[in-house]
Amino acid sequence: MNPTTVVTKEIQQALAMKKAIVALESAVITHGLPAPHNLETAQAMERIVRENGAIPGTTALINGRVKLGLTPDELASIAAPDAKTVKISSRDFGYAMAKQLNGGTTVAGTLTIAASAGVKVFATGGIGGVHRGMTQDVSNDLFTLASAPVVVVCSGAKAILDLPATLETLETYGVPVVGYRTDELPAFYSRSSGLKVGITADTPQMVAEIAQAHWEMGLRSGVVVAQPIPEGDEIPKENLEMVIERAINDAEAQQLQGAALTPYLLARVSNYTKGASLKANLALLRNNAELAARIAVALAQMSTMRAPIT
Ligand code: PSU
Ligand code: MN
Repeated sequence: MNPTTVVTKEIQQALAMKKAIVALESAVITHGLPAPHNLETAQAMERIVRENGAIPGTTALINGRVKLGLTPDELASIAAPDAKTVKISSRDFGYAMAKQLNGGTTVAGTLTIAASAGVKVFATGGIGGVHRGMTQDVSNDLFTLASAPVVVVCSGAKAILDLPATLETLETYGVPVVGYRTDELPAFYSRSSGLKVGITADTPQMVAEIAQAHWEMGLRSGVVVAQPIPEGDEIPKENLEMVIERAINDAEAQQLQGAALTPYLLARVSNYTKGASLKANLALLRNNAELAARIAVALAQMSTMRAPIT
C-alpha cells in the first residue's frame, strides 16, 4: 500500500479481510454537480454501496493529504458551495499535496488511489474520453485506465465527447469495455450510442469472472463496465445532440480548454435541458453505485475461493 494515502480504519480492516470495497470519486462532487445535489448524491452513493454489501471509500485530497474513505465532515467540507477545491487528475497530486490543497479526484485520480491500495472496484458516472473536433484533448482517464487493475462501473463516456474515438483509444490501451446487459456503449444520458462494445455481461458474477480472468492473464489494465442509465431517467439521444453542440460552441466562443472544459460543458447542458440532464446524472450515479457493490461482493467471494494472483 502507498504509505502517503490515509486509509480509514474501516477500509484498512476490509482490505486485510479481503472484503468488498467500492471506491467513489469526488471530482463529480467538487466540479461535476451543483450543491446541494453533489453532497446528497455522494451520501446516497455511499449508502447504496453499503446496502448492497460493500464498504464505500470516497477518495479526495484534504489539506494536501490523500484520503481513501472520508468522514461525513470531510465529505461535507469538499461539497460545500464555497469550498475551495482543485480537480485532481494523475498529474495534479504532487502539486496539490505540496501546496496542501483540497481536491476532488477524477476517474484518473481515483484509479491511482484505488490501484495503489488494492481496491478492485470503482463507481462513477461517466469516464472522460476524447473530446470532439480536431483537438488534442484526450482525458487522462483513458491513459490511467491502461495501468490500473480496477473495474470501473460507469454509464459509458459523457455524450459531450467523441464516443467512437474514445472507444478506439480504450482498445489501443487494451482496456476491455463490458456492456452491462447491453451490447452497445451507453451514451451517459441516453441508453444507446449505436456503437457496439463486443462484450456483454448479464450478472455481477459474470463481470467479476471476466475481470478476474483478465488479471490472471497478467494484464494490468482496468475493466470498464458500462451500464445504461435506467429507462425512466434517460434523455433520448435525438433531444440532446443540438444542446451538446450549443454547449460546445459556447465553450469555443469562450476559448475554454483543459480541465475546465468538462465541468463547463456539463453545466451548460444542464442549463439548456432545464435540469433534465442533472436529474439523469443523479439517477445513473446511484444505479452505478449499486452495480459496483454487487460486482465487488462477487469479486470478494471469488478471491476467498481462489489462490491469490502472485
Ligand atoms: N462524469 C460526470 N461528471 C463529472 C465527471 C464525469 O458525470 O464531473 C468528471 C470525472 O471525474 C472525470 C472527469 O474523470 O470529469 C474528466 O475530466 P477531463 O475530461 O478533464 O479529464
Ligand atoms: Mn481534458
